[in-house]
Amino acid sequence: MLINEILFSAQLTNEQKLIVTKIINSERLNTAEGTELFNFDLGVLGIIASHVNLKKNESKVYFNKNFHIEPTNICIYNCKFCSYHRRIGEDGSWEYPLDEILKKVESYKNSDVTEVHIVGGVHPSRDLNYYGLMLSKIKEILPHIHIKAFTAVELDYMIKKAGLTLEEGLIKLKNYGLGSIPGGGAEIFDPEIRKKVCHEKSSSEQWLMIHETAHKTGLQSNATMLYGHLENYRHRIEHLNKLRELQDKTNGFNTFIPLKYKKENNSLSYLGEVNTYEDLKNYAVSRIYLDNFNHIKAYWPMLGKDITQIALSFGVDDIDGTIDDSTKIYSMAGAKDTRPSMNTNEITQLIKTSGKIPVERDTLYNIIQK
Ligand code: V47
Ligand code: SF4
Repeated sequence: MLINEILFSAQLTNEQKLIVTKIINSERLNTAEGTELFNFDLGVLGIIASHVNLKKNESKVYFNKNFHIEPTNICIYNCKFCSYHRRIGEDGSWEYPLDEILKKVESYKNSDVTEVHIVGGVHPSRDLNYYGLMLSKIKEILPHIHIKAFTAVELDYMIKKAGLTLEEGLIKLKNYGLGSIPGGGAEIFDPEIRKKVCHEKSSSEQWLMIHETAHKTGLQSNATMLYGHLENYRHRIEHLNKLRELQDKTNGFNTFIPLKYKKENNSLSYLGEVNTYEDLKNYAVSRIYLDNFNHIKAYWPMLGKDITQIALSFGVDDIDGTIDDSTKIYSMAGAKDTRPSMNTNEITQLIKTSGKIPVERDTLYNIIQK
């Protein structure tokens, strides 16, 4: 049976039928249509998102081999959803000296990892020169590694502190060895909700400007959205819409990663967490709405292995990496697995048992040939 026959036998309103027709004809949805997607039956959304994903990625599911470094959790900001940041000297704070960080890098010398992902808090005194030195020392040890580092919020602070323009700062970091930029710090772009959850840090406009400038200087990046807190469906679609507009302009985003708000040990705990039904809906809507993004990534240490596997039937085509000693952002906010790691065999099995084809990629989605 053809996809449109399956869809038209489902219980859809006339408005929903028009939306499905547009998607099947590869026509772009507007924000009202995008918001209406959240009212679709979940099974129908899964079929549509899988159809869109299949056209872009066939049955491939990507993963990479990476490790994480979190130089510090000391942060000048106090985002309401964050369980991770501490003040200098506070219980639970850390700031690893450079030689300790480099020792960890050394331990990957004989491995086949292709990426190191570096993010942390916005430390008041660590500046662009400090991080530049870190990047260049990492490159001395692992010359071929791709360094994906620093959220737009960290970049904003370190570049301003160095008295440089965005462009100058990004070019300087690129020359030190920066390969691309992760998607963090986007949170939710709506100004009212952003004011309530992270009023102190870089604004939505600054986040978008940093990514736009990075793309113009040849640095590709990822995009995220923190969902499941104070925002509603319209805020989510408006967030996706801003990303879609920037992608039209620069084509510099590699992937979109929805991040589910986790509730332990932070000031928004009273809100609780959205359930799996909402997670799957959110993946499917993101896949359908972001027609100019090639990839949608489920960050499995946040989602857990079981739900990650189900997400592959809701538009997801990437499950990130074999994350050793992973980010503590999620374990400190209540993710079940406190030291998440899957070896290549486990990752490929997880993908194969979903009827998909595992493909190892590098950070920029070049396929690693074995
Ligand atoms: O910006 C903080 C989020 C982000 C919580 O680019 C929380 O490949 C849920 O950006 N519940 C940082 N989320 C992590 C990040 C990331 C992760 C994986 C892959 C990539 C990539 C980027 O973590 C922050 C914020 O949105 N975060 N606290 C929390 N309680
Ligand atoms: Fe700092 Fe990032 Fe936590 Fe906000 S989310 S308080 S910027 S570490």
